[in-house]
Amino acid sequence: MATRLQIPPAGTRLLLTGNQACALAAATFGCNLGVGYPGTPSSEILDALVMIAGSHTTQWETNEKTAVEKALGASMAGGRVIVTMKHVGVNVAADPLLSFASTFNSGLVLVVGDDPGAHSSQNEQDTRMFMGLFANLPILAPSDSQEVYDFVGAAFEISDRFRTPVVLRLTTNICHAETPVVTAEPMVHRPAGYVNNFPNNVVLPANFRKLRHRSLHERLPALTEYAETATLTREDAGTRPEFGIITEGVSYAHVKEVVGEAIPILKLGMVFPLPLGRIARFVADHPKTVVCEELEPYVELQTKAEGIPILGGKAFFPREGEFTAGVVAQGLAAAGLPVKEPTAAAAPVPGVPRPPTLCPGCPHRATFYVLNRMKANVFGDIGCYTLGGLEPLSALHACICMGASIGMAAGVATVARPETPVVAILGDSTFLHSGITPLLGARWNGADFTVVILDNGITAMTGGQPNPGVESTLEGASTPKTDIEALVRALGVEHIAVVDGYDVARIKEALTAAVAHPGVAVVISRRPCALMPTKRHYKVLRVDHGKCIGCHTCVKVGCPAISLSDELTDKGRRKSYIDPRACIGCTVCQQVCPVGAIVDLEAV
Ligand SMILES: Cc1ncc(C[n+]2csc(CCOP(=O)(O)OP(=O)(O)O)c2C)c(N)n1
Ligand code: SF4
Ligand code: SF4
Repeated sequence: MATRLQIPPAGTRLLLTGNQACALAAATFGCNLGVGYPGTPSSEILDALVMIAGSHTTQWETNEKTAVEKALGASMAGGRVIVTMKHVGVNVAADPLLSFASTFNSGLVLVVGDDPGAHSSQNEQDTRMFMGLFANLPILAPSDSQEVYDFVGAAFEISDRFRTPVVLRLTTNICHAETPVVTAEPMVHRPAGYVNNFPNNVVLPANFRKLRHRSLHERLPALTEYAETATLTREDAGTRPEFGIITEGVSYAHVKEVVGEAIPILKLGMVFPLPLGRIARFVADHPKTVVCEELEPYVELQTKAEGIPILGGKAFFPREGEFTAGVVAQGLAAAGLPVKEPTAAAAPVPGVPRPPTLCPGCPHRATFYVLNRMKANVFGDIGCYTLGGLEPLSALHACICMGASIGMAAGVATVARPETPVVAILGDSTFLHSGITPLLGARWNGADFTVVILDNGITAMTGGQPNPGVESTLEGASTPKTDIEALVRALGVEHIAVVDGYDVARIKEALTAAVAHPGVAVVISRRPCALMPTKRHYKVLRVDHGKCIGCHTCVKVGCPAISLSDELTDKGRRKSYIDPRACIGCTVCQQVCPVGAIVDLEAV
């Protein structure tokens, strides 16, 4: 483990991303445990927390549900704990979270990274709706790294004062943008220790009906009173008092960009419960007020339901996608508010089109190549391997959420088995996250299909975090890794094959046997991710143009290192070319070339 960074003294000025600010705040405000499951945009919080010296423990858990359950225990023991996840992780953790919400425990901050624009997610669900209106949990919504830092401290205080979990709702821009932070006085929190409390911590129906559900609702008026006066929400004065804007989160930064000091702004820091009294007074003072918020009309609907006369919200702003200063300027102008043109710097810089693809030497490639050739119906999952659905591999035909692959394949195989093979495919991290129980059910119910576990020894898609299939923890302690093959066998699967992810012939042989096997069969395709721990260099390959017949079979493996050269065959077809700077020598293209035209770089 690298040297850990000391918590800086109060008053230190730093430039931090929201994720780094969150980690530093957790360490500064006495967090005893940081736990979570990786997911963009929040993965780097625990990656940063583990680098900071302090008395906290930092751990990745197998999934968001187990992370929250560990956090509940830490909270019951009187500890301070942050539990991190992306927005869809909240769905996985919802069961323990929603019941725990009705107990009275403190010190628990749930940090959720929402992803407006679905940059790296399967949906854009809005945590304010789920954790606020549905779960009744207080939510803080920071607008920059300083607020992330300060709001973590405030969240611990609210959690302790009202004895409730508190949600810190971040979004992609807040997580990843660097803005200045001035640090606070570091503190140490000593857990009070665990004490049995049957009526509070056992949500038996009798306890829940008598005490817990009512307490959950009784806590709300006190929280609302707090929200009405808390300095987390503030007002910016403006020179045009007839207008007003109610906003929160990253939208505040965009609003400031396009209205400057002209229009008064009510910037909400606590978004559940909403300070509706304060909102009503603001609107009374500024009769032409609009609500500017990303994603759902969360503030707008509650404001309208209270009968507060705003001009509108989603009538002017889109309900989907990430806001930019341009989008905000357009919406405000449509509502009739005076706006400045966003500065050039605020306009998004057009990116170079670069379709996502598996890396050169990715150990998933050969398996998808074979599945494509087998015309398999592939029920996929979430990870780098989801890219196996894109051309030219085109061998993944359904993908809904983490862990769904096995269940979907089982459902299809049960109801209407297609002519060609039914295959579920998922990575090691996903299998350990939520693939074990569906495999157990499928085997038990006698389903007949094939499962492929792509074991690259890491959680690659989110940046290479360790998982229980890896020999070291997030803190760098060595630990026995989970034997995936033994685990699959323990679930009752009898037909198991382990293959090298680079061995095309062996993968084909194992998949053919697995598909022919009646019942659930599992193929584990194993080879480390090509980027972990650093790019692995085997022998770099080249195309021998004397032998290449321009059939483009190698192109069909979809490696970004392979392109077409200027050199033509007799029939005018372009011969292939391998970029030696990108190739890592996995040999998959060499194995599929029908004429042996792919050779070692040094070979003549
Ligand atoms: C519920 C949920 N949690 C977290 C994520 C973020 N995420 C996307 S893929 C993935 C795991 C990928 O690891 P693995 O299955 O091993 O595949 P690899 O990327 O290594 O190929 C994670 C954590 C998510 N999409 N959904
Ligand atoms: S990061 Fe690893 S697993 Fe992901 S595409 Fe690249 S080589 Fe494959
Ligand atoms: S050997 Fe072939 S498939 Fe593997 S990285 Fe090099 S060019 Fe790509």
